[in-house]
Amino acid sequence: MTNVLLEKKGNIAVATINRPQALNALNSAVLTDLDELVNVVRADSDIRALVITGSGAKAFVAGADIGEMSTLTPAEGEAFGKHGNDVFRRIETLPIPTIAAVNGFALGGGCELSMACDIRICADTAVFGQPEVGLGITPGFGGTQRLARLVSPGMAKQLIYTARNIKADEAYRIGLVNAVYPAEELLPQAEKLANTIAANAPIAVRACKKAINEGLQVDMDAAVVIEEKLFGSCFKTADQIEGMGAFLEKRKHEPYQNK
Ligand code: CO8
Repeated sequence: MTNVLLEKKGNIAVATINRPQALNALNSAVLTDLDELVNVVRADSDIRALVITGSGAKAFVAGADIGEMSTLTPAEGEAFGKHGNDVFRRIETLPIPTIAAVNGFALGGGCELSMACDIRICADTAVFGQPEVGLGITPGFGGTQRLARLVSPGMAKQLIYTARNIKADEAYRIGLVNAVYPAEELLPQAEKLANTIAANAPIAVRACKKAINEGLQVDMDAAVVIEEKLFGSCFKTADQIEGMGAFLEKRKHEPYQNK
């Protein structure tokens, strides 16, 4: 992978979209590397949380590659949208938690990539937006769906219909990001958050992600059944036995083993 760099740091990993000369815009090659990133992370049971960020000081991802898209036919446009949607859905359904550390422009496909992650935090220099209607297209990598689910439908519609960019403080106010940090603190804070998650019992953390994501797709009666099954699946794991045993013995639990 040359367009996405992966660095493992203990039980977490940091993936960096690496096409700074085009502000990390998503062309087919970047999408293919993101797909490979999912394969690598899925295969490595040591990685318990993943941070995704962009290279350079200016952009997280400045969108899908406009040059590559400009000459597409309707069928090719649909296929390009499917490529992005398939990859982003694979990121969204990674078993481990994902954190988008948005270090600058997150426009179009960049905003959409951040929304495929579980948690978004950003630098005070970040800019979010779905500028597509200003280019004659709709959001195509899940933006119409995920933005409407993450903020209110009315706010999502206003941002998408107007193609207006918003700064970090407004992204925080509408609930698109969980926290805003000075730019130089963003990655350390993202890694700190990832390490906090990674220190908890990994089987339980993964079960929580699955329960929340799958539960949101169904009605409450079905949702609580999803939770019950995942709750049950944690019992008799080594980490559940150690975690509860440590509490009862009034001691700190041993590091969780992911077993
Ligand atoms: N695609 C391709 N190249 C890009 C993109 C992009 N999205 N964004 C920036 N670049 C390139 C520029 O062309 C430029 O290249 P070069 O140096 O060779 O001229 C380089 O990156 C640096 O960019 P700028 O000189 O423009 O930098 P500025 O600081 O002046 O401006 C901006 C930064 C404001 C971020 C500006 O680059 C910009 O507006 N970029 C485009 C943002 C945008 O509209 N993104 C949305 C694209 S549409 C989309 O993402 C749809 C997703 C779904 C697709 C579904 C397909 C079916």
